[in-house]
Amino acid sequence: MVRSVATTERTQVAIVGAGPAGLLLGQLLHRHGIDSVILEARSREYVEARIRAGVLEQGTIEVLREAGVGERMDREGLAHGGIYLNADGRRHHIPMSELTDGRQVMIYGQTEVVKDLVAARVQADAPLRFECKAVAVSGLDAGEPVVRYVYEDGERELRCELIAGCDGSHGVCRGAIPAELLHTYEREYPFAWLGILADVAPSTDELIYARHERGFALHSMRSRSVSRLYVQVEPDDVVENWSDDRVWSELHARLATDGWELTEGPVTEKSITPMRSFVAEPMRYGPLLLAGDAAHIVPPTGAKGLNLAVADVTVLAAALVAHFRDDDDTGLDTYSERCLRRVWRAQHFSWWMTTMLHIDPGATEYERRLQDSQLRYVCGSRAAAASLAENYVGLPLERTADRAEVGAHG
Ligand code: FAS
Ligand code: PHB
Repeated sequence: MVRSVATTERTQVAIVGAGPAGLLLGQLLHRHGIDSVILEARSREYVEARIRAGVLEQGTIEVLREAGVGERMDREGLAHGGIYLNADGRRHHIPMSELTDGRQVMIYGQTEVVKDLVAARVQADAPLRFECKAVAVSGLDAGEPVVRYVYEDGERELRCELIAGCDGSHGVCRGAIPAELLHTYEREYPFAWLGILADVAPSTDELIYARHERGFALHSMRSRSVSRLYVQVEPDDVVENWSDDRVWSELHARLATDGWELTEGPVTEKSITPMRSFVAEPMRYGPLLLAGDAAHIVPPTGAKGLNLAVADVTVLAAALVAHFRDDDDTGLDTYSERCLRRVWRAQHFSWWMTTMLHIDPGATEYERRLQDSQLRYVCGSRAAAASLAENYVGLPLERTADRAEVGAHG
């Protein structure tokens, strides 16, 4: 896809980053005839192979279908209407679809979503430049936004009207917002997740989240023949400390339930993911708009990271279409407030699921009793289960902008 490019070129929207946020935004803009150039630091192979999320919310499923990239997801994805919670060695089913008027989630790996979006971009013959790392964002106050990036052995400039910072938690775009205007909120957790992919059919029909005195465990999946499983580990642990046998032994212990067996299989991937909560406000500075992990990070317990990125760009795409087609900036002017409402709801839910299900080595006995009580309440109360369910399957996306909101939150 990378062709020789001029040292300076112009587009309507410069998109930095080809993760789910940048690729989906490019697809949505293209379908509305808005030109964009996507710059991605890594190779296509790297981006498509990066093992990350696995659960798509109801809203994400709908957006991918509307964007014209849902066909393989509908064919190969696994629709789930519930999850299991293991507490005190007993398994409790949370019938999420029953509790949310039929909303559900789809098990379909982020790698597959990314492949589908890259294929759509290539099919559209729209600019998607791999191994092009943005090194500076400038001109935000002068009304002449420019993204400077490294391409092969030289530097080039991409001039544009608007910049979408979709470059994840370690990108350059967030840093272009003046420090005195940027407010960040953060929480570290005293544990991490070690995840494996295994070539073995899942031992369960729906995901199992387990709290055990030895630590949290999760049985997820990628297909009917590939399992995805996680165990809580120390925050500074390394995969070298975890042989396949040790991982399986902990999974057997932590997921154990009477009358149920976990089937092992060949481990094909093993990695450790840190657990962090992070929000940067605002998500807009003039012509620069942040979306996805560039603006926020959640611990993966609530399966929200990828879905928040999709929600952001759904709002952003509508705002950009109104800007370019109708000369209406209500969407851009309310973008940050509207996205942050959903972001903070997902932040709270992800923190709540994480603290309810993990063993915090620094917790007091009183805090452990609170945790026991919270988990028993969710397993025993239809109202409490319904609250978990509506957050897990995803609250309806806010798609319209209201002029009255402009500046409403200061
Ligand atoms: P991404 O980080 O996916 O994409 C940003 C892109 O920008 C990357 O391709 C990067 O190479 C590129 N980039 C960065 N700097 C650049 C520059 N200067 N110039 C050009 N390009 C640049 N979420 C879940 O819901 N469930 C999970 O189980 C889960 N597991 C995760 C495991 C790991 C190890 C990580 C890091 C995240 C995980 N997440 C999970 C969250 C993850 O899915 C993110 O929420 C999701 O990738 C967000 O998508 P983007 O915002 O597009 O950011
Ligand atoms: C996954 O399948 O990778 C997965 C599922 C649910 C989570 C986190 C990760 O909460």
